[in-house]
Amino acid sequence: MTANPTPADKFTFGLWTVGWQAADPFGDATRPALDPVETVHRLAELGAYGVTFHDDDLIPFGSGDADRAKHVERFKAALKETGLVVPMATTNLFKHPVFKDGAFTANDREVRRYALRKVMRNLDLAAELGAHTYVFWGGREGSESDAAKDVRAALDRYREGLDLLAEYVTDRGYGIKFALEPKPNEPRGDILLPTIGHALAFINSLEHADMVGLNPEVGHEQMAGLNFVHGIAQALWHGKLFHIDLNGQRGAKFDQDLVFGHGDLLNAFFLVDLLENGGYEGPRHFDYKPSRTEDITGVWQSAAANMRTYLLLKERAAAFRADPEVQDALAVAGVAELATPTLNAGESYTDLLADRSAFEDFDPEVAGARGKGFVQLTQLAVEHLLGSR
Ligand code: GLT
Ligand code: MN
Ligand code: MN
Repeated sequence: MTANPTPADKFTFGLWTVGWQAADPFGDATRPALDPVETVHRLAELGAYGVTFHDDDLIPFGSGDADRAKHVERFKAALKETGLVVPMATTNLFKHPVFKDGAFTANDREVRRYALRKVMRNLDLAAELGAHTYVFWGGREGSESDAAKDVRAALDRYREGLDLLAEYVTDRGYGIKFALEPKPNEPRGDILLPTIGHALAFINSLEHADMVGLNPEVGHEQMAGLNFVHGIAQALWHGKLFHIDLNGQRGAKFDQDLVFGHGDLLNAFFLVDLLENGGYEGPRHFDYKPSRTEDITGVWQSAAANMRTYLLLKERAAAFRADPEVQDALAVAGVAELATPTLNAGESYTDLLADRSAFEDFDPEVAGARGKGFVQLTQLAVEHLLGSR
């Protein structure tokens, strides 16, 4: 059994995840606040590698300079004691009423200028704590009304903000890269950059596109009805998977932020297979919320569950790849054949036009009648996932 996490597994958690007090739009908090220092210690005991934070998770909004320094010092001491690292940080640009119409894309220009300053301030702290990735989740960048938001102007302002912040990070020599986190809706009726695909296209328009990538979240793509594994594969293909938010979601509904694997488990299996074999070397970051039903014991059980499920899926995926029957089924399905270019080296379209075997002598009926064996291959994956092989 390899399901006991160690820092080498690179598991990280946001302070806001285990720290969620479980207030929702219909009910009050069911748990007391967690001290970030305690969170660091508990996560370290559970075998995590690091912790991430929003500015306001660590330093309550509106704190004065002296209090701010105290919060940072205590946190730093806890990191030093436990060896936990801070690979990523982010900004809370969604909680305070000032951000009700967005931050970088608020119609109100003063709010946009304030948002940029709030990010710059936390970028300084992120750099001080050694973070190399900075996440931008634009939960309030969007609208409920198509009359009230000029989306093209909003995208201009989004770009302006990110270009400015990229310049700031470069000038200060922080060595931090940006990771945009798409989400289709909630809390706004419609959020800008709703999916991996929208965000990838937007990144191409940025002045410092090379230092901007993605932080996709399992549940957010699934809220849009999309296949997360496909999205991650495309992000990797573009060299843009800078970070990842792992959790669980059951279908297209509100953002559930369940424990990783407590949603679409088969997709989670193929996701772990892809992350482990697809060249992703960043943190395995859990962005989940311990369900509102849980007490503090349940909070730490759920944190452990995320890591344990990931490791079990990793073990199951490795067994799947090593199984000779799977290898035969992969061959029958022609999975590796897709890596062969469609034209030979040096072959032109003129050569293709001259190749009678490609068209005149090709029998589409025979090719169309050939079974692919994809279902059998999938069944083998299911059986490995169920531990029956
Ligand atoms: C918020 C959101 C998450 C984002 C966090 C980063 S905050 O909890 O629901 O998906 O990753 O800002
Ligand atoms: Mn979410
Ligand atoms: Mn997230």
